[in-house]
Amino acid sequence: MTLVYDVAKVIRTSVESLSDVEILENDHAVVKKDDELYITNEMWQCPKLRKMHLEIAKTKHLEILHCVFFPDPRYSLPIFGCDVIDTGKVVTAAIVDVSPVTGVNKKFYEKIKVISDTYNDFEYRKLPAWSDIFSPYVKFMRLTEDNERVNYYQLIMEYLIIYCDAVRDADPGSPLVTYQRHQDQCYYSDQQRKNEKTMAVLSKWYDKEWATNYIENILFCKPKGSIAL
Ligand code: BLA
Repeated sequence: MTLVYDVAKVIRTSVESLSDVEILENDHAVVKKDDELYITNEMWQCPKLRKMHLEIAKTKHLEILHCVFFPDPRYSLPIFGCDVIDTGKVVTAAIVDVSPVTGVNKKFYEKIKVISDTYNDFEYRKLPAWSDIFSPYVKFMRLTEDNERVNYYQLIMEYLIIYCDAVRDADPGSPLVTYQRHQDQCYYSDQQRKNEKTMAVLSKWYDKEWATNYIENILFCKPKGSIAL
């Protein structure tokens, strides 16, 4: 088993730990391009998370995992996200964050800080310019050794345990903060869409229109509808 599939299992286990989870049907459940590219998209929702998304993409040279949990903006929950880019020999990018939105309580980040401090022995990479969406506890690394892979795996597992506890505890907020969190999610997706490396990979197999649609609707969608205040 490789890191991508191990991390995918942790994510599915976290989804299963939540109540009233439903599968979200999506029209990109399997995307294939000859023998060159194989992508699967799994999506779920539950009362407090509008979309939990796990994507695994496999090419001859890369295994990619992308995951985002987008909350229902009524709840003061951060956005969970992770991305793994594995060439087989080295994991060139291993990222995880619980990205802030308006009103996430301090206690949540106090717990995250403890985990962040525990798993700190990594070869860190410099974050790109659009990364102002991330929390101070974002981890962006290159992994070469097996023990680094295990530490990254455990880090994700422990962030997700705290995240899922917060989901269970969350109560709805006022319409004003809901509106702000709706805007925060739009900003999160706008910034993520600036990652030229996502487009670069997809453009190898698809035209720009397909790739843009995929990035904007499957990977980094925005919450639907307008919010009445
Ligand atoms: C980087 N994202 C990357 C890279 C690739 C992708 C190829 C470059 C790897 C490297 O620099 O070593 C590509 N990710 C994809 C593709 C898909 C995908 C093609 O999921 C889907 C088919 N990216 C996310 C999420 C986060 C994220 C959820 O999808 C964070 C929570 C971050 N990816 C992220 C960051 C970089 C990255 C910060 C580094 C960008 C840079 O260095 O400029």
